[in-house]
Amino acid sequence: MSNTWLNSGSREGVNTSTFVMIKPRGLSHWPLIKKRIEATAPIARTGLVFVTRELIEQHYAEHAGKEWFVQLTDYFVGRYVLAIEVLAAPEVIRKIIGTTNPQDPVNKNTVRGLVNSLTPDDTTTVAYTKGIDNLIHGADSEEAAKREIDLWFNHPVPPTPAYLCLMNRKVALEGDCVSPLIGIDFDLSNSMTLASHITDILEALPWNKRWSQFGEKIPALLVGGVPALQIIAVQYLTTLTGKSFEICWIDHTDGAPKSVELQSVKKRARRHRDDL
Ligand code: IDP
Ligand code: MG
Repeated sequence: MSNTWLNSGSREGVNTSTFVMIKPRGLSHWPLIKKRIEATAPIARTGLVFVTRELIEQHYAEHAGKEWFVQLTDYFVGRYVLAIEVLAAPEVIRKIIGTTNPQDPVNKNTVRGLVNSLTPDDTTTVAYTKGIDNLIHGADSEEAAKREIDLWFNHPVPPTPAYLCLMNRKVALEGDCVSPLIGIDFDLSNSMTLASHITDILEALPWNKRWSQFGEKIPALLVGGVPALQIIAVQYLTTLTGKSFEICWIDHTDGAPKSVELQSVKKRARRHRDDL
């Protein structure tokens, strides 16, 4: 399992790497963005990171003092982003990312240009993205790439949470709970895309290795909401780690997590599938 996140693409002839970050809204479009990146260069590793104020302020330190700095950093705090190391020179990846403003005419075929086709008709691109979430960030030089890889990948991983929440809606639960799927609009119409989207995100969780290699305490999985997400996520994590997880639902009468059988989760997923 240890290298499941390693892209099998060739590293031959590549002696540099760059840093890419999928911004919160870009996470909903990760399958599409991933395809674009992999068509250009192999992905070496990914890590899902919960953004703190300190982290994002360090990342965008060069913009401290700009009038939009606070708006920019506020947007990220408390959300998840996907940190990525790509085996290519920074300028190669900047080229496919495009320029800062997604509406720039030169962005027709770039990753940032996707904003224009992905934005609902009833909102303007600027209102929707607030000029800030242009889906993706790419380091702009080798020095920046080194600094950003170090910043986003080499910080201590916090202790394994007690609960891993697999819902994509906010759940009111006191204590030690992480929700890596929160806020992501999964495409439920294609089960293969859905499965690879969910597994990509869960694979990038910083604790995975510890559960499977070091036998560290594993979290209870909190499920509910969209059954298709739950079942794919539970099955994926069970396969990945070779461990069985305690599965919990939130009991709305008292707001507390209650254990349930995997079997009843499967039943619910089956009902959901039959309803479609
Ligand atoms: P880059 O991401 O294309 O390198 P930078 O100028 O380094 O662009 O700005 C960093 C990020 O800050 C941009 O990707 C964008 O999300 C945001 N940003 C840039 N200019 C503005 C602005 O004028 N208003 C609000 N946000 C901005
Ligand atoms: Mg920049």
